[in-house]
Amino acid sequence: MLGEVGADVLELRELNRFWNGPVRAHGTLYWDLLHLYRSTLDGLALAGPIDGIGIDSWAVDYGLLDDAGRLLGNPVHYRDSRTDGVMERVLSTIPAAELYAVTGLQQLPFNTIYQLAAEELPVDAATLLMIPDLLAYWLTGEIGVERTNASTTQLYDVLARDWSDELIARAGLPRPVFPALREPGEVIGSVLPDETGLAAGTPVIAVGSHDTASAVVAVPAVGERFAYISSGTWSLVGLELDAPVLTDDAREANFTNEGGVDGRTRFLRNVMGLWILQECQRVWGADLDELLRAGADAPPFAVLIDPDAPEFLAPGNMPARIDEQCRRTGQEPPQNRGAAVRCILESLALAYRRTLRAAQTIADREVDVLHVIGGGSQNELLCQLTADACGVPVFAGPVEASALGNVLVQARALGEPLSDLSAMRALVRSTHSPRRYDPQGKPADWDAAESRVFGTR
Ligand code: LRH
Repeated sequence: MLGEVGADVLELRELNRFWNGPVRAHGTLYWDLLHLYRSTLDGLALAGPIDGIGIDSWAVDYGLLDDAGRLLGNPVHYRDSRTDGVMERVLSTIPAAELYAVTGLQQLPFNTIYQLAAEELPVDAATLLMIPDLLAYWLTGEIGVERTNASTTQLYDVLARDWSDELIARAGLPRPVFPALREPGEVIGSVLPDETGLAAGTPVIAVGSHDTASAVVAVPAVGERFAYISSGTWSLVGLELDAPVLTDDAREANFTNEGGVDGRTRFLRNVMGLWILQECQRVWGADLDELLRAGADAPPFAVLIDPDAPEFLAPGNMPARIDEQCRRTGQEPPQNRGAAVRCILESLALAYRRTLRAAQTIADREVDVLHVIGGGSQNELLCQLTADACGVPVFAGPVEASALGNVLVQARALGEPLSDLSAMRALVRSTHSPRRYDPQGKPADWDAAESRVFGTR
């Protein structure tokens, strides 16, 4: 994405959009990282002269370098089954409450700590880099880990705002493998011309390198009384807070306290998100718009699932897994694709409602509006169902929130007068006005649906 930021200007132009997904080879699910890097260079080559480069990506995954800086093995995808049962094993040595007190992180089986426990760390592993840090290293030769992404590893001390030496030791990992942390806004280095084929010297700037951290920067909210859903493959549902909430309630409700830009806390839960629909679409080989039209026409509240059930995490035959969960919970499986789409979207909306209510109670922060940002904000049916289920107005957009948050943080680092997050959000608001969805339908229908899926509250 090429971004332009100025007084009253915030624009993006797509330079290169390319496939990125899991590749299974000899039983392991990988990312195709060299394809990602190559395609990134192809995009950068189209940019013309630029003032800076910022990189953000999904969280938790990493590459290991040896002491000569060579990548040791292709990074494994967090949906790979190597972590099956590992979280339980680690928690038998580091109790969940102790882990939460330090990291404030949601228990997800693929957190970096569990991935590292699932593999035998190669003896020659000298440096761990998160995915954006690895790409930045290839561009600049500079080593470091950006803080918002480090906060997703479950090896990061959320109060000290640094790696947790204690947890690294208890996990049996060598401390020197974890490089110094960088703040969003710091200059990482400049592009190495010979290596990349790009013009020399362009600064590479640390941004909220966790895509969700960058997306939250671009929530077009006013003030504090807002919630957000960063909606894509995952739905990250939560609040922005000044400090982490590390209470038993937060831990039991499995809320995370991820690091945000400008020291904020992203207090949120990972809800399984549009991944379930994406996998259905892949299996069916169907067109998304047609599926969504069929979903809109299907009868409401016919079948409901718990989208966060572990069987939906790995890639595979999602329609069959939905049918299985329906049978297990005494429901007739969806009769056609439209009914399945309706089931997925209503079930997501229900999960959002539950998460949103819990977040407000646990963090003691009420909200008046819900901002839906990211690719999923284009899904009109889901936005309407979300407003209906949550009982608050939904403001949908911007679609490219991560890219906007990324360029905003770069622009400030380069001297643009965007003093704080509210100035950045004001610029997003004035240049990308969101679409409003007001709650419709009967709240009682959603109460009934909720007790069907989750039991009575
Ligand atoms: C969204 C995301 C999310 C993480 C997951 C691994 O892209 O970064 O915030 O939990 O991917």
